[in-house]
This record gives sequence, C-alpha cells and structure tokens, in this order.
Amino acid sequence: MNHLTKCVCILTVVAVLFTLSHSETPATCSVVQGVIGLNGRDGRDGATGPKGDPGMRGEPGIPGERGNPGLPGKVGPKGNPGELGNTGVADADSAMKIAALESQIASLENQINWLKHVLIFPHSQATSGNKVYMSIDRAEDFSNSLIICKMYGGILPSPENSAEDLAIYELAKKTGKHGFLGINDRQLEGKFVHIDGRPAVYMNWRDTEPNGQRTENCVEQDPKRRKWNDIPCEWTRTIMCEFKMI
Ligand code: MMA
Ligand code: CA
Repeated sequence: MNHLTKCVCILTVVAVLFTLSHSETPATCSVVQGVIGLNGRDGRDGATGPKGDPGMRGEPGIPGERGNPGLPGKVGPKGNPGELGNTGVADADSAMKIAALESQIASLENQINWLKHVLIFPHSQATSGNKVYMSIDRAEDFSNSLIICKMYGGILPSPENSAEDLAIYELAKKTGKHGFLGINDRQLEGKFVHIDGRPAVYMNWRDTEPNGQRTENCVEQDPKRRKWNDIPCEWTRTIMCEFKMI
C-alpha cells in the first residue's frame, strides 16, 4: 500500500468518527463502532510522465597526439649526361686542327662584316634590329615582286613597327621610287595581313587611306611622305625586299 492510499484510509476513518461524534442522532442510538478494516490493496501505477528535456552538450574532447613523420619521398629522376670534356692537351693533332678552324672562323667573320657594310650601301637600309631592306633596279607587279624576293631568300618588306617602317621609307627615299610592302587585303576586303597571314597590327596610312576598297588590295610606301597608300596589285613598283640577318 502506498502513502496516498494510506492517507485516504486514515482520512476516511477520521471522517467517520467525526460524523459519528457530531451526529444529531441521539446518543441512545444503538450503533456499535466496528473494528478498523485491513489495509486495501496497492493502487495501480500512474501514467507515464512527459519526456524530459534533452541533456546539455558534452565538453569538447582532448586533442589527440601528433602523428609520426611520413616516410622520405621517392628518389628523383636520373640527371642529364654531363657536357663534353675539353680536348686533352696531349692530342697535338687535334689541337692543330682546332687552331686552323679558329683561324678560318675569324676570316669568315671579317668577310661577313665587310659584306654587311657593302650590302647596305647604297641601295640597302638596315634596321637597328636584325632586318635589312634592299632594292633591285627593276619594277614588277605584286605577284612577281613576291616571287623575286623569295628567290633571293627574302620577303616583301613587312614592317611590324615604326622603326622598321622608317628603314623601308629611307630605302624608298634612296631609290626615289614607290615600292610595294608585303601587307595586303587581297583575301578579305579591309583586313590587312602580312604575307604569312598574320594581321597587320602596325600600320602607317596617309590621311584618307586606305580608300581603294576592292580595286586596291596592295600597299605602297611613299618615298616622299613616309606614309602608306593602297593601290591595285597589278601596278608595277620598284622591288624592295626584306632579309633577316642571322
Ligand atoms: C590617288 C588617291 C589614292 C589612290 C591613287 C590611285 C594619287 O593618289 O586616290 O588613294 O590609291 O590615287 O588611284
Ligand atoms: Ca588608295
């Protein structure tokens, strides 16, 4: 028997006694008080209570220990073979051959330097870079001029910057004649390209040029004004060619 049940029993007994003692029934009533009964059976269990609140978040764990160092990396690839060693001084024959070659090279260097100076005078013009422009005393249309420059190992002058354009102009000034440049828009009207098809970035047109549209697809350098003009490719112009010095 649980506490609640016991309480209820005691209260019941007290209430009965109180009722009897205050009853208006005359004391002469023949009611006889009985013996207090035995305890009742235990009550049934109560309904399950509501679910409790969730518990508090736990403390963060203690950091683990640092791991062991990794294994060394793989062995690197094999190196390139070393350079060829010097010729041994004991090889007298080889030493003589080298001396002869050195002398030949010195002689060739002199000849090349001399040729460079001869070539750029009077109908040639060099840039400060590695290009030289030369003219031939002969006038041809664009297609033939292309072929002739190629035959000599060059191309039609194709200036990429102001310095090169200036050198070509200086050459045209020496001949006093207009000359074709390699730059043209034969393939696509208005799209000027070099012989190899690269778009011409540097250009130096005279005011109002290029104005020829489909009838003027080639370009001439002016010997007086240092400006470009588009002209028909069929016209003939004094040949100028561009060569790269090694
Ligand atoms: C003018 C001018 C040029 C044109 C030539 C040839 C003399 O210059 O119109 O743009 O290319 O004539 O027609
Ligand atoms: Ca023109």
